[in-house]
Amino acid sequence: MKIVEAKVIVCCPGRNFVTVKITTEDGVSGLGDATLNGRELAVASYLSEHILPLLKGRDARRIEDTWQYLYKGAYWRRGPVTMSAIAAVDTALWDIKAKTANVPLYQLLGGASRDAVLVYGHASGSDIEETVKAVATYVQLGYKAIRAQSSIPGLNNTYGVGHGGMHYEPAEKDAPPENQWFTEHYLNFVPQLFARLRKEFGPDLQLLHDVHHRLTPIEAARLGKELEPSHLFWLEDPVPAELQESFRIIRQHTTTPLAVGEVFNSIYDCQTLIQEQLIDYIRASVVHAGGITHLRKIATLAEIYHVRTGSHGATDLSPVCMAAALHFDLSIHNFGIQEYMRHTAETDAVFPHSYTFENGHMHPGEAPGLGVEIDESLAARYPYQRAYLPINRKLDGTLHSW
Ligand code: GCO
Ligand code: MG
Repeated sequence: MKIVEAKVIVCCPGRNFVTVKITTEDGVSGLGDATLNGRELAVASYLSEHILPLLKGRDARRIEDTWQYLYKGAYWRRGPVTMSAIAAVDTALWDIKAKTANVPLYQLLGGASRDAVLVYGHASGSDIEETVKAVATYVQLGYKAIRAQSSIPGLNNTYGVGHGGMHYEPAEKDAPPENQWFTEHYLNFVPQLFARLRKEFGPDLQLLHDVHHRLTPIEAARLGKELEPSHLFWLEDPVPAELQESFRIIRQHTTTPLAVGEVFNSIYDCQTLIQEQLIDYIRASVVHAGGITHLRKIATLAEIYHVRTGSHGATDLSPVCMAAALHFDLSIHNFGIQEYMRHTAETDAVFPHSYTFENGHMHPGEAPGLGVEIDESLAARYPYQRAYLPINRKLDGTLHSW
């Protein structure tokens, strides 16, 4: 089953997406997401200049071999650009394989391990009471797990807080927006927010929080400890995770469950974290961690060490990635939770899909393959627009992690 065409489609229906489409000699085509927020064209060019010309004539059925060919063949291994590009090809080939077998992808991955996939939504507000209202809205929508972020008093803007409506989009045109940071304000505020949320919603609602890589290990340890009475589902990205060993310090001090991994792109980024049981959830995604093929290897390593998955699913990952994540989540044994930020109506129209949300859970649907398509003529009406993620500065102007 030879590949006859492989192309990359860049579009911006509200935000930028990079999509790979591979077609075989018998007319079956598959899709893969290659979106790397803020650096989209680096991946698009890696694909069109270096990878796609190699695919013509290859056997679409040889997924593992193609993965190794692109990974080992680059010589310069790993990194978000390379791994997102490989991920997109890998995902498209799985889509083709499942469509050819006329089954939804999860059937090829071992079949369903559960009836549906638990997801968490994003609630945010400009203060504690507004955040309580936002969480209540998600409860009414049926969510069983909700991430809560709030503006921090004394700072002009805060990560994860939407500006009206339910769609959060931090990227901005022309130049990176600048956020403010002051650790002490944050550390004093967050335990109050979660104590209030627990009081309002009782013990059963799953509550999550994203620190977005901003603390040192001992600061994160303090936060985890103070949040213990609020029983979080997880505390996400407490510190920048380039130094995996830093989680040893956090772990020694708190029983708050820890999640990390949205910026990881290979199993080597989380090897220590998993093998030393320093985290509870690995958040690597299909698009940024080498596709279905590589993410399955990460999940298998994690399973041995009682670490569960919690794939990144922000709106800067396209519906193609969302569909792939749901097939993966439904099939693996050690699934934990899936992040779900709903895409805008414009994005959903460009990427019609069979996945559904009901009662706090999602299902990838029964359409053959991933169950997601791209409307290419509609996509062409939304050309790429350069956009940057924010940067973050301390009150004295020092650059901090965003
Ligand atoms: C999350 C993430 C996102 C990222 C975004 C960057 O947990 O959903 O932290 O909000 O900031 O994906 O592009
Ligand atoms: Mg995050």
